[in-house]
Amino acid sequence: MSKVVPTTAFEGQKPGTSGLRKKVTVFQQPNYAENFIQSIFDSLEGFAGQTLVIGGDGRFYNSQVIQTAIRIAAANGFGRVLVGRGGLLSTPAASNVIRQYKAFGGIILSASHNPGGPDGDFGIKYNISNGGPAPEKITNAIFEHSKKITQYRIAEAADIDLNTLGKSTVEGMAVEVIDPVADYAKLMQRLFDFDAIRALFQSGFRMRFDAMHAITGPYAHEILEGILGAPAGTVVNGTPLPDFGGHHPDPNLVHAKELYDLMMSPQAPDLGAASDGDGDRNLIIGRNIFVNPSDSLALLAANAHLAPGYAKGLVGIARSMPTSAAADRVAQRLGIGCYETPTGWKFFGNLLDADKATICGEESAGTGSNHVREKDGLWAVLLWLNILAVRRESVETIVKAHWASYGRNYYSRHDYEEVDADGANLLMKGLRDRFATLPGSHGIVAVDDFAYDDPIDGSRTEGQGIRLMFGEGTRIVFRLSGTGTSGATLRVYIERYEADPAKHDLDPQVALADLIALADSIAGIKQHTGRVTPDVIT
Ligand code: VG1
Ligand code: CO
Repeated sequence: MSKVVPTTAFEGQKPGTSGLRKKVTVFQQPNYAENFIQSIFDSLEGFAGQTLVIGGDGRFYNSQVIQTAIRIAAANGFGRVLVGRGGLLSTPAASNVIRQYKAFGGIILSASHNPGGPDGDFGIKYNISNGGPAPEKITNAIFEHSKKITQYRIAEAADIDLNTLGKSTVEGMAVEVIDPVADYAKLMQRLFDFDAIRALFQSGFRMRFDAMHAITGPYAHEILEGILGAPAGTVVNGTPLPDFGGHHPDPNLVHAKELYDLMMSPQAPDLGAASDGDGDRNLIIGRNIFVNPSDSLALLAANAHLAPGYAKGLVGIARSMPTSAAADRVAQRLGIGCYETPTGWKFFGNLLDADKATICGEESAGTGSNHVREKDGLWAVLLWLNILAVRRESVETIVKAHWASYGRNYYSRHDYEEVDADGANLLMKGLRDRFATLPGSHGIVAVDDFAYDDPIDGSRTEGQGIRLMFGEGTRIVFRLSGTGTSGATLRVYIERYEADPAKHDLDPQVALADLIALADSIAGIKQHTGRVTPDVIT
């Protein structure tokens, strides 16, 4: 029997860059998750009898909300739910399952790179039938429904055993517990030359993959060590834990510092890689060289034809606005389309569906392709491996040859995390108020607040980041994060193009030092945030 439960609306159930993210303690309030899930269904039409995919990154509270989501889906009339064993599905694997089984959509329980555990973060995201994050039209509708919700429908049923593969029913709705890795591994096998990668490992090539106690552990174990024959121990921190072992599952140079230090040491293997909480990000470090994610996007695009799945070439490349223009230079040389979107994977979906872009990427360690509709951490690692297996050169040689050929986009992102929200808003307002006077000063040629007109559906998205443009590939971008759960996080993106190979060997912090100082003096970062240095430098 399902029942209708009266409820009252919660404030602030507005999805951000990637779903609704809040502290676990916020989600634990009675009816909080129920309200949001019902608001998702209230925003959708035509799902009666259809399939819904549910899975999460295994963080604390995942197993409770999965059961809740199954019961609400049953009471709302879905015909079938596919759920990963143990309630687990990486974000790209969930995207694949939605597409492969022609599901109506999916609910992904994740707060991605945010910390987990009882005092950490939780999140819920809805993906549509193409496998990608719901576009803003839907996320806005969900928010509107969440503000006026008065009841939700939920089945009164026992918990589903999520640890055993197989079928059961909840009030007439079929529930299938599926292997979270199998379909995804098959997809990777179709895209990449697994024989070549296997031969690479056989030749003595060594890598370390840090799964950060998050969702990619089972995927990396099976694909890298299982199918591809990488030596046991290649994957470290490979068991997903509800609190990620107390760490921040964010594959950056601060939270994956151990990996970075190893790669800079004499004991370094040939390749270091890591992924985040939900498996959609990738960190790539060669021996002696960190590969900036913007450069990685450009390199993957330039070399993708070496992998069977992309042998026919790319139709286009899309990148988020703050991502460096390194990929644009590749698109230009290939004579293919190049698109600049707001931050967040939801903006790539239309371009991928319309076959305007094959590879997409973000500076935040997110790269992916038209194989799913999410960024995909392990995919990026496998594409790198495929390229290394064909070229048989070191990561450092490949990166430096790329710069010599295309020029180098010196690039860095400075994050000021959990700063006072009023101060951060004042900083952004202070910049906006000076739009008329900034051009002409400090070498600035133009300023704007990035807006995007989607070329496929015509929708417009405004206020996506303030750009100070200095001409010739030099710019500073200011943006407030849409994934944090307390205070505000200010991101400052700094970029300068350098064509001369004789000048390609600088530390980006040195090469960009003047712009970094200018960013502070123009925006008043210290004054508005009270911070002297960023928390994270990428
Ligand atoms: C950040 C990144 C963005 C990414 C988003 C979700 O958003 O900058 O590029 O798409 O996280 O990634 P924001 O609004 O905090 O800058 V994930 O791996 O957290 O789902
Ligand atoms: Co993520």
